[in-house]
Amino acid sequence: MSAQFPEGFLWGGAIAANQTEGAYREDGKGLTTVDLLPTGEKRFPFMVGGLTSFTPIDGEFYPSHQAIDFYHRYKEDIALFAEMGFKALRLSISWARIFPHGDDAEPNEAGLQFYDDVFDELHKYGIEPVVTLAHFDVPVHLVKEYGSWRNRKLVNFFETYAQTVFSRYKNKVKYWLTFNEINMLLHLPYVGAGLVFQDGEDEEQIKYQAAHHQLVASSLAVKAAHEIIPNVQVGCMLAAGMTYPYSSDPDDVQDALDKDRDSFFFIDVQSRGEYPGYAKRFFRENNISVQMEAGDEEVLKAHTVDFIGFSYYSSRVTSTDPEIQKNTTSGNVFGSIINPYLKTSEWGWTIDPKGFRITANQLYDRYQKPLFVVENGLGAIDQANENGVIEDDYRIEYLREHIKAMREAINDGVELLGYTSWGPIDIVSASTGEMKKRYGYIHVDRDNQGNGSFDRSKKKSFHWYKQVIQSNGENL
Ligand code: BGP
Repeated sequence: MSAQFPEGFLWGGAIAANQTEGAYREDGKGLTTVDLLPTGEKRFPFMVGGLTSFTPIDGEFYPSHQAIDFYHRYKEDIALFAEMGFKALRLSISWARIFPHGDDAEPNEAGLQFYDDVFDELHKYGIEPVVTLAHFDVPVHLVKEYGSWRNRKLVNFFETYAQTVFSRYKNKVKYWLTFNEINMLLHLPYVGAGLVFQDGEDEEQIKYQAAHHQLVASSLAVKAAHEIIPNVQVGCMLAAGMTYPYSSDPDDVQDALDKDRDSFFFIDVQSRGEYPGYAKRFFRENNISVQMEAGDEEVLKAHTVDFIGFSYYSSRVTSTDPEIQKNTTSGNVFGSIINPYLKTSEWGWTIDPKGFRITANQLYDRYQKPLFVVENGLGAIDQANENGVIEDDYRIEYLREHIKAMREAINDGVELLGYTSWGPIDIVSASTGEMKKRYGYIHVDRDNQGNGSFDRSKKKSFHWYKQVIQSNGENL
């Protein structure tokens, strides 16, 4: 008898403000870091800290400026999510809608009202909001004026932002996530923490100091949430995916462990409440000196998260053999080596449903706290058939196999709160800034350059996922 998904399992989907809302300067919203990211080959250098201008350049196309116009179409989109039977919708608040400059004395009422309206619309259909405080968008003013998260002042600005939204939405939101994919800071420092580097700077030192500031800010947000919102659940959020050693050579095994610890470091601190020994060794051996303030260690220890949120797209492979290292997959920021036993997506992301079960067990064994899958999905190029319908059987296959793997993890005893698949509606890709990398059960008529009617239409997977939810994961 295969395991059942628990009653009350939070089936749904996940989106992010900067990839969905658009209206990038509307109703008082300030510029965010993602509003300065173009598409194409100029995007990546900026994502790793090489930004050259703090204002949008005339004539350049910025995909977040309009995204898919959720800001004006959220009622229609939420009605479609409700038609699929969503129990939860993961979404993020754009910090710069609430505090346009990040350090404003007062919040922007129009921004607060927008999310009030969105949460009310969700509750109209019985859909639970799961809200991310920071999903890759830092107010640009904080970057220009303070250097973003490299500056300790960001901790106070973030705490004020968190306290403001917790107080405003305390009767509407009980599931919160602090920093989206907090480990991404090491790989895409501008995306994860708004870091812009000058020539000759010690980037590793700056990244880990910024990480410390985010970790303290995350703990202070957990503290504030528990003081303000009764029965609140606050999670951290990790870009997860186990690293496999390419061979049984112990050097490969150690390398795989080290690679996973790059990510676990952040969650160890947020879930166990202290810096692990391997991180301290890494700092010693790499001449990194994280400056802590009095009380930081006590805050980290006292205010750990209630659950572990994570994204899973694929597993990774590592090798210490320079020859093998030449077979690195494209497209994935973790630089995985091609796994000869598995296929990849059109963007080179390994497709490994069994790895999903392995990763969920790895996380649950390590933290012994409830897990929440807040991102999983297949980015693909969709083609409509002669009737104009997208028969995305490839996406159904990917999701079916990953949901089966999740069920196996539950059978293993892993406690899973829910599953919000990434991009239930086609939205802007974070890594490419393109629309052609589509994840949705719902198609949006918008191309890479922002052209189209923005009309929504149902793909084949829309009807499939609806009956998956209706059967609580029985009918796959
Ligand atoms: C994660 C982000 C999401 C989403 C996802 C898919 O890193 O948390 O914002 O974008 O990746 O990646 P992409 O959109 O690049 O295909």
